[in-house]
Amino acid sequence: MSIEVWQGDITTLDVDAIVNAANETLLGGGGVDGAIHRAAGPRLLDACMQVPEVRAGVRCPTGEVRATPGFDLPARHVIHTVGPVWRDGAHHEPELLANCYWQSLRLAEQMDLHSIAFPAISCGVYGYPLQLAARVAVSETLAWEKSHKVPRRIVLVAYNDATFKAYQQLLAQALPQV
Ligand code: AR6
Repeated sequence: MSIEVWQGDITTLDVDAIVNAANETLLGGGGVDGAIHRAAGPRLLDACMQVPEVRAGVRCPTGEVRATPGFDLPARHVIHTVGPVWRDGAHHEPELLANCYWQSLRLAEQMDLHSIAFPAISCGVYGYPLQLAARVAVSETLAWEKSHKVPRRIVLVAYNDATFKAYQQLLAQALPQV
């Protein structure tokens, strides 16, 4: 299995692409988005501003992805995606979150990238319950890995212990029982 779980700051990873849990404006924010913009330097914001708006103020609708260079990051590219804001689970949150993972992997494949790292999209400010979000992250990346060759290295980045534990447990359950 080539899904890795790693605990730490995603901005330090030397991978082809890190995924940013952005908002629809793509103009930066707090959390992992803020950390990525700080580490990538001001050229990242310039590149984000070049992304065309699909409607007023929206450069990346929820569940979609847009790519920019990584600039001062060790990662070569940033794939920006926008997770759903958690309401009650009955407003397409699971499908939208699944799209974030799947579309990021699809874009990485189209760009022929070999390694990609994901933060726990929507698990901070956007309030998605951790266990439910971790399930989506693990099931989408496992499903991708089973049916695709590229990217061959997928890293699920946990910033805190609870996220690390949730990913580890779900991946262990997904292993064939002997
Ligand atoms: N490396 C890895 N993971 C991190 C890092 C880091 N440096 N920093 C935080 N996390 P959040 P969201 C984890 O709030 O919920 C922004 O303002 C964090 O612990 O960054 O999708 C955007 O502009 C959590 O598990 O993203 C949007 O407005 C996870 O990253 C909004 O927040 C995601 O938390 C998006 O909210």
